[in-house]
Amino acid sequence: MSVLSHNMETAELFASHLAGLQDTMTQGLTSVKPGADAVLIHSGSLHYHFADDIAKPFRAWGHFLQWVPVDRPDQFLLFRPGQKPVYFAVIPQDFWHDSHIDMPEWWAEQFEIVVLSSVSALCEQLPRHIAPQCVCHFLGEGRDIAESLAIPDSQINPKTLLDWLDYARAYKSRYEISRLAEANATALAGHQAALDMFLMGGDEYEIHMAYLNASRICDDELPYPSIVALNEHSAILHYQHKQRRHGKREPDANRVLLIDAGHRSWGYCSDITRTWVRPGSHPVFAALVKGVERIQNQIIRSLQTEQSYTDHHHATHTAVADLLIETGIAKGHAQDLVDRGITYAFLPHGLGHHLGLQVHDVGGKLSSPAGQIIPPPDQYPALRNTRPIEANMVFTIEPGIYFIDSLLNNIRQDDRANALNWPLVEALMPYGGIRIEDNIWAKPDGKMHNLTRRPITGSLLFRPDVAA
Ligand SMILES: [Mn+2]
Repeated sequence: MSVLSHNMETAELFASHLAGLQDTMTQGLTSVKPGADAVLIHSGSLHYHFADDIAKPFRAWGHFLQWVPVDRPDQFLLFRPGQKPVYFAVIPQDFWHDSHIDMPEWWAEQFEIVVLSSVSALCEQLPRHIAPQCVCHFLGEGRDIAESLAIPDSQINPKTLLDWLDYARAYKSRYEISRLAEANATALAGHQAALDMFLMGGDEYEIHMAYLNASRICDDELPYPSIVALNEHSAILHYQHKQRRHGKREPDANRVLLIDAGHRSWGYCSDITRTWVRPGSHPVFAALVKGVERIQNQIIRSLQTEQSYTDHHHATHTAVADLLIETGIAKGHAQDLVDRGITYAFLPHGLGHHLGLQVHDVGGKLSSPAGQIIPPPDQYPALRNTRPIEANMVFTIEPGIYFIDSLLNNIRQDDRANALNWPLVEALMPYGGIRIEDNIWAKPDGKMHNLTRRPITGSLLFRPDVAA
């Protein structure tokens, strides 16, 4: 496909995405009191470390980024029903930094763009776009900015409107699906390089760097800090270090690699976990890795729209119980192991979460646009997605099994102790844990598309070199 036709398709997808956002916002405004004629959305501000002049890495707020794909602080979007949206691009005179904002036609043509040299210039500009009697709501973190614009407190971040928008964000447009697909495709090169470095005996630092290098991404650009965990570290759910070894590489020292690493495409995230075992490792652990992969496959194949995601979470625990029995780690009946919280000790996190502009995307527990919440089951408080599966949702499926000292000790110390084969559990502790995670798109026809295993290529896939 030529660059020209690719950009035309991108522009069409984005135009239709933006039309959908305008409909959603127009409907959402009927929920706010005292009515609204306009909404100003703020991307967010830079924040500094305490008593320091170094800023924390910036990330634009999802509800801004969904409109304007510019991941920069202090940018503004003005929405007025029925009118072309206005993008206030704040580009300060700043010779310390590169202040240029790239505005490719495929999205820029959807906006009236007003370039300002400072946030305070917005005070003069806003009245030119909205009449004095106009009721303007403000969304975003910049409460002080809203106050400087004389927007009353009751019109700053009204909960009813935010709930409405969070709820709607779960339904991805075709444009958003293509971005999520691209974030998956670009992450895969990194995962392959990480596996190669693991087998070569690289340490966590080298594996991490191999991932970044192959997927051409910087640490600060990642959707979340990658988890690169060797051996026992893979049982630490949010392991945050990148351990460095001294001396030569030691292939035999690498028994297991759990790598949870994603990518971003114009703000949209992927979230992918793989677990690799060195050949010749403990056969039961190798069987567990295969087993978790099989469980993940079975769940994905059984997904259908209109089903409860929570039911799949419960089904995962039953499957984990079966696997623990099959591998000789646990004794008894599967349902009993689930009911007594024994599978919870091996799998304390949820089956997955919504995915979008945030890696744990908003709205995963909302049952209606009015803000009602579906709480997770009492015994699984960490489950982040309790919403029924519907067309155009994108979520992760990430079962796991971990040997976590503190949780297993709880079992060892009470009347559940005889349900587990402790010598085998002890033998498996040095292998840490397993998680396998893919990103799933529930298609409008009710079928599931695994964006991680079946990368979308061809006309729907944005290549960064072309799209930019
Ligand atoms: Mn995840």
